[in-house]
Amino acid sequence: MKSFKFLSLFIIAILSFLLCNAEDGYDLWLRYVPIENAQLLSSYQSKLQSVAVTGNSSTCNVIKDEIAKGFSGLLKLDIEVSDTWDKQSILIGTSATSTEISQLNITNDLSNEGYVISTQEINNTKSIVIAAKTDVGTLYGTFHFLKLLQTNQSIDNLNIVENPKTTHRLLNHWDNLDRTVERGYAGFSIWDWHKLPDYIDPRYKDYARANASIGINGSVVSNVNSNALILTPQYLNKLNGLAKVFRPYGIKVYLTARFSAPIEIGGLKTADPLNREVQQWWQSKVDEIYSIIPDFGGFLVKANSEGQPGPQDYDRSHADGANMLAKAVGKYGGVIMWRAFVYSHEVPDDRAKQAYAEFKPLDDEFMDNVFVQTKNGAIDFQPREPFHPLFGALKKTPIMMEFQITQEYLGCATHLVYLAPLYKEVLDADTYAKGKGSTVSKVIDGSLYNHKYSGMAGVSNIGNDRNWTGHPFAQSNWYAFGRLAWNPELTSEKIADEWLRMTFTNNSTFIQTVKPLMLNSRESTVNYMTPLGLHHQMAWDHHWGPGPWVNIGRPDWTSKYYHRADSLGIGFDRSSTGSNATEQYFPEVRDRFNNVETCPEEFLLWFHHLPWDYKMKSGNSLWNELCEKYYQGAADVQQMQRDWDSIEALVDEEQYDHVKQLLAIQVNEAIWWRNSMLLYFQQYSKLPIPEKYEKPTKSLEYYQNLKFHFVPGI
Ligand code: BDP
Repeated sequence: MKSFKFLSLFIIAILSFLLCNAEDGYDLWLRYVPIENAQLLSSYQSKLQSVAVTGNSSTCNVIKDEIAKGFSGLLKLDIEVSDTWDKQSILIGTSATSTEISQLNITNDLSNEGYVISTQEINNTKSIVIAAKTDVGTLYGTFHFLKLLQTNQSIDNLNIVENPKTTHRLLNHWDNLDRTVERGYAGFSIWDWHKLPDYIDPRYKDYARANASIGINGSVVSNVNSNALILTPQYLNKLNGLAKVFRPYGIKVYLTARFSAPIEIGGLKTADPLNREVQQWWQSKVDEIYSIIPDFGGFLVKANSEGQPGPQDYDRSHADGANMLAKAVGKYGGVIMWRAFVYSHEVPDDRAKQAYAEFKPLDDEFMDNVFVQTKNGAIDFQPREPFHPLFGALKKTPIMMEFQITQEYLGCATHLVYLAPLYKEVLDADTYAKGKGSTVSKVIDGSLYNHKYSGMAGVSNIGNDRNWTGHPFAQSNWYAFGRLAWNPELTSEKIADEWLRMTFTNNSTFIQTVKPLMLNSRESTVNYMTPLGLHHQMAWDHHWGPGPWVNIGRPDWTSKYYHRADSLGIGFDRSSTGSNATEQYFPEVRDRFNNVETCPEEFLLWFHHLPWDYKMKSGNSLWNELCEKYYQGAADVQQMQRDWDSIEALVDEEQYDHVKQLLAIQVNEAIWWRNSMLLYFQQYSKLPIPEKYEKPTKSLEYYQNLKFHFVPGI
């Protein structure tokens, strides 16, 4: 009996040990676990005995907390953080809060959010100085310093200078007030509007910490398909609850503005932007917002797009609408992000051309505090799109990049797809707007046309799932977005490296195995979904899984509109013999895309309709090349699975198992995509899938008849 009791206690002790150590992903990349390498740990410990954080703002308190948390977790050091410098190993502050820093003269060339991390001699004592012009700059520097420890870097002779390349680095939450998230795959909205502002969920603070750690400085908390209620006093007070939590972290809150709000909540008969009463309504609404939240960031607006109200309802232009709001927020330093995602099924022209046609002529008309916020490509966040022709074409108006972080078109939250390569492909693309080297990065960081404002927005993949993003690797896309918004020149490889080390382990076998897996994952996804420039082939409405047969509703929401497969061939002719969308690019790019010989093969069917036997560079026929891409994509996921299996011993069991199960889903879904697409196109090509490949065991009809209920994100 006694030994049974002892055994049970022993088992309980072991189980609780295991449970306490299991990781659920909540800590993201701010996972401050002890440095694994014992030698390095003791070297850090001996060099980092004490810290001074000068200044007493709420941001300085946040820095003190973060240092304490980081040091006790990473270095097992419970240090006292002092307010003034007295030979501590680290000195953190600004010229205003520390005379030592002011005497060092190291912050002069920094922007307001930039920072320096540098090893200095102060009064004959060597100290690491983290200095900035503002407290938020020092917070960013503090996170950077902790990252050096997390990623096991040397902390000797430091000389790091960082300035963000853009002024506005924002997450866009497509979150509804009822807590559903449009195109969200990680649970419900993290904003608990019902309990705000009285109950402050601890998640809000962790959200702000995570964002600040990657330099995100703004959050649009409401859906672009907006509800005017968010502008009512009740909700503005709730919003203030969030604003208070975010402020110390340098994060401003923004809202989406429903264009018809003056009618819906203001009792007016019109929302015409040239009507004086409407203008006054918006001005007093904005005054009210700023009286509650003095650092409110501004509005994001989806107007006259997919059924949303807008200025065109009154025969006014997008500029008229944007300027009315810009005027209202302008006196407070707010901005308007007016979305270029507009297209209409009543316009007979190619959907890919419509945003350019609408906005290019308005370039001279927008007020200074208006951004035109543009998706990376001209259709809609597809696995691969050529860059949007508006980049570089708008000269006077700052253009804000909009990337999608949530994986609406990339396997929702079950596919491991690292998106930095997608973002980078667009950022590095050369628009030739001012000759060679006029990259999209230079357009959006404001340097090409010398804009005061510059920025990047990412449609968030965050929900109330315990690990925030559903798929553990989807966290890397949030991370990568933030890092690239700060500096679009960073490489996908560097970002993946940092993220893996911080999120999982610095073990070199792990990094060498999983980094290439991440880096290749996007290309594999393109291959099993929409290779060679195909696009918009997803299932109807919920967009999960393949749907090349979708042929209902308005034409520009069907798959046929985009693939145009027939007995002669496949692809959308956007060259000068077709819709002439190529004409919207600068001549060098236009000519390259327009000519089938020079068009990159990855965009071939985006710009050209080609016969099934068209000869590809590989020597394959187009049909065989398509088969090859699809089979390659699906085979790659099986390889990802094997690679992940091989690192089992190196990572936390719960995290390992979570990813393993999702990869098994991804393998099945990659095969589902491959088979559906090839069987569907085969009806037109009438050509066999090459012998060397395993044949689909199910029929096209089987795939077409699959029905799914309650797919998340609608
Ligand atoms: C599409 C989404 C839709 C969004 C729209 C947008 O399917 O839910 O409202 O983009 O960006 O991709 O406004």
